[in-house]
Amino acid sequence: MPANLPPEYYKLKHELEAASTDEERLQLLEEMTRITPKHKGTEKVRADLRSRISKLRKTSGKKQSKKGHSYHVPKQGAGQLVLIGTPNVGKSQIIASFTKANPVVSPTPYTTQEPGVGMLQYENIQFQLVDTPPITQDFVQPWVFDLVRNADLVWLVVSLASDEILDQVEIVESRLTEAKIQTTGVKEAANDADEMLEANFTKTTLLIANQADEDGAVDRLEILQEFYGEQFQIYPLSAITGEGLDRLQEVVYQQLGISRVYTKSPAKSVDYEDPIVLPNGSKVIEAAMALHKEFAQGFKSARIWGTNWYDGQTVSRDDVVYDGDVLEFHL
Ligand SMILES: Nc1nc2c(ncn2[C@@H]2O[C@H](COP(=O)(O)OP(=O)(O)OP(=O)(O)O)[C@@H](O)[C@H]2O)c(=O)[nH]1
Ligand SMILES: [Mg+2]
Repeated sequence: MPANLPPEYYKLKHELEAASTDEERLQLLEEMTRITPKHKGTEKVRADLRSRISKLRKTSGKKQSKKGHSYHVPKQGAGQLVLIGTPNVGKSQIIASFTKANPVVSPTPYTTQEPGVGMLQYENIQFQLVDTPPITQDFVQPWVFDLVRNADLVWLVVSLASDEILDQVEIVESRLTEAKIQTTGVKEAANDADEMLEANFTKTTLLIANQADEDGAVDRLEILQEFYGEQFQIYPLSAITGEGLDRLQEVVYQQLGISRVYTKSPAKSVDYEDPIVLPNGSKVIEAAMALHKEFAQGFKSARIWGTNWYDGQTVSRDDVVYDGDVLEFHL
């Protein structure tokens, strides 16, 4: 009986031959297993895949514990931003340049194979940037979508140095659609009702046009605007010169929908270095909770300073706090 393997199988097989780490090999073999139809004709193929997987697992012992190679990156800081895109657009370079993390950056594609994390300082808070392996037409690590689903905001990174810039958006978009994830630009929600219904997840996505320092970037940015300017807000950026970063950070802050409030003790000055970060619309009691759970139960009253209040106005626990407010709790 013929095996009749799907074309994708051969693509993966090809990638397997080129793979340089056991981790990669294991992921590819697992993917090959997943897409191999289960019938008599494929018995031999499946047995072979199984034995190769089990051999690899034995040699890379601890990796076995990463069940199904799913990754979860615990959230840190004021918001988690997941960077996705096709190979070589500069996802890792962004993290290497703007955070203290040192992911491998390289002109060869498929450099990144595991998630990486770096903290991006913005004023007195930090955003968590998460690096991911590339998404291509042929292959994507399925767990990249888990990271996307869990993200507070997605950066779809493309390269202004590449003539394939439109394809770079298209490829990622179609992969996300397959995973039933709908991207939403900042300006307006997606207007394709059918697509919306099918999508389980809607993710606010910024289109990051990286490598803005490269030749031809201005022209390509225009093309990108023309094709995708309605759907996404586009932010030109250079991971090398830093151009575009300030504006992008402000937008991220806005998009995360968060407020910073500060606390002070009576007769002491405010510590503006250490804000409490809360979702917009949070209440006084939630600020107290964030400060200290027991404290939140115990405080009798609070005074507040800010643009919406008289100086030192007394507030109740259910009053909403605003960005920049200063709270003073009384026990
Ligand atoms: N001139 C210029 N080069 C950049 C910029 N960003 C990245 N690069 C270069 O582009 C190449 C690819 O960068 P990476 O950060 O490794 O790309 P990646 O998207 O992480 O690639 P994969 O891990 O394969 O998905 C490297 O040589 C970087 O130095 C940029 O803003 N300007
Ligand atoms: Mg990378």
